[in-house]
Amino acid sequence: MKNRLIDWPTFLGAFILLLIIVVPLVVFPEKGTEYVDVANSFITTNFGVLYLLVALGIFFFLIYVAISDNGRVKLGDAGEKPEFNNFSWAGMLFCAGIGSSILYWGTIEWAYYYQGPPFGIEPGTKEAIAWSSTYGIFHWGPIAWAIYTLPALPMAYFYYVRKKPVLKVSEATRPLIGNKADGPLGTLIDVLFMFGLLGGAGTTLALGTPMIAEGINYLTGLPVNMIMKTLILALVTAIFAISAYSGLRKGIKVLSDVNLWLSIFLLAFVFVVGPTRFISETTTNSIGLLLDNFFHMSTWTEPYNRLGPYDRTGFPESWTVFYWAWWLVYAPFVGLFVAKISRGRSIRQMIMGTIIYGSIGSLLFFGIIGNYGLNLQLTGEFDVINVLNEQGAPRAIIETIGQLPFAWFMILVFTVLAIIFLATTFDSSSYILASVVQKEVEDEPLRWNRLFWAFALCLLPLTLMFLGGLGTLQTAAIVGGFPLLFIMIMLGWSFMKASSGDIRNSEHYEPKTFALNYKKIVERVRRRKKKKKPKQKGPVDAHFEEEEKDKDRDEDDQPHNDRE
Ligand code: NM2
Repeated sequence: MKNRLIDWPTFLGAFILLLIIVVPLVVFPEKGTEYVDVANSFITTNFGVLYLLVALGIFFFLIYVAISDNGRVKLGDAGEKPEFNNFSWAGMLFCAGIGSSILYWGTIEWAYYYQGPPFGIEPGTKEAIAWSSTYGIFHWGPIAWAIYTLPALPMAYFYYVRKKPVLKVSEATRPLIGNKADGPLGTLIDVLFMFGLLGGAGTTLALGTPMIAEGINYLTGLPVNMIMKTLILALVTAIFAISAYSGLRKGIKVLSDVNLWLSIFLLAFVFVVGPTRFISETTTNSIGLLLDNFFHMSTWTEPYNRLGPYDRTGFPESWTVFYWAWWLVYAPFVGLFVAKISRGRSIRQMIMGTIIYGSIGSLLFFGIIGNYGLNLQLTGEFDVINVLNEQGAPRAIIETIGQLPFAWFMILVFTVLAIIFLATTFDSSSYILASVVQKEVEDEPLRWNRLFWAFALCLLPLTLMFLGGLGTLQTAAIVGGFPLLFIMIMLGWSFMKASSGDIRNSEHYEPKTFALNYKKIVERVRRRKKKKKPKQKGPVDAHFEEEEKDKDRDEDDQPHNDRE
């Protein structure tokens, strides 16, 4: 029986925990919301600093791993070529880790910062404008992508190097917790991860569905109501269920490729037809501002404003901490997924690939579409902020896209893209949820299991959407994701412990770390020098000869009176 493969305690544990959270919210929506809100503000205000530190720590840790010996290890057998080419790999990575939220926030995030800037800056000023197009690329930038990559290290290492056919978060902590990985502690770790992911995905749906609904309303005139939102959810579920059902190599890859090409088309179109110079200048300027302030932004906690007669904006908790928490609940999932698609790459390639391709992808969306919107606002062509404040973000997003030439067609592209983006995040999520509740994953998780989680992912947000409690589920996910902060530290530690141990014990090991490698570098430089072409006289030689002569003459002219 294939069902023996299912790890029932984890399967049921995750499902029951979800019911324990959701049923009271359905029965006592008001009290439930209140409790969740209290827990949320307790965590983000008291532990906000912990999120900031862990996130920055993860970033440095990964850079260290990439340049150290641990990064040299190949995921798979020696001489093996990467399973997917770079383009498909980057595409799958981006499409799995990023859902329709990038279309949502990429288009509109600047407008929030414009009105509520960081660092005590006056809203709407020149400085606020500069930050408004910078903060988005920070919240979706290298630190965020580093959070995504960390869990991939132990998971890929155990799957491809130690060849354990288990795709589970608990399995990746085995070097630390030992056999407890098979007991309740292991189950708890997996269940917490699944719960976080279900909630994080709920946040994605809560944002994506109204935006797609507004798009359809613009295209067809149909009213935005519950029926429409339900139909959208049904459509998205159908697409990603089919994709998850047909598996990684067929469904998920094909959908990601379509997603990637459609994104490239949208971005290229806005860049060329929109204010190309403004977009290029503002994006470049933002990159500089970000690099200059990278540490300030990643550690800004607004501390004194709690004490003195200053206004507290709450910016760090409501944006940076919220974002890190949101990336965190998705991280083990993306890590598992990145691990699964990275066969044949080295750990270093996997780290650099995720951080660099990921950040560039985010930069393109925020830089092009976001700055297109900012330009509309600044030139007075279209008052995005007014629509945002009066009619909400989904409307403002669709109307921003509606300012482009061929508006109807572009909104069609945008809406279809949002649907596919949702589907590609969800097909890989259900694939991974299914993997986690299996004791072993030989090639792919069982089909019925993949389908089950595909529907479970949507069923709960759907129920809550009818009850109007989706917002609470999002907050609950962030709260429920709190333990992940510690699980992440365990994952990094496990990886180091296991891989460093294996490396040290290897008979072929020869340290090559940058610090220890100076001999090789000296040798390489020497070899290169030898290879140099014989020198010939060129256009600057006359100048140098002249200089030489001058020097000689000066030296001869100098009185030799040093001793006097
Ligand atoms: N993250 C990248 O909704 C989505 O696009 C999925 C969101 C964590 C902010 C992920």
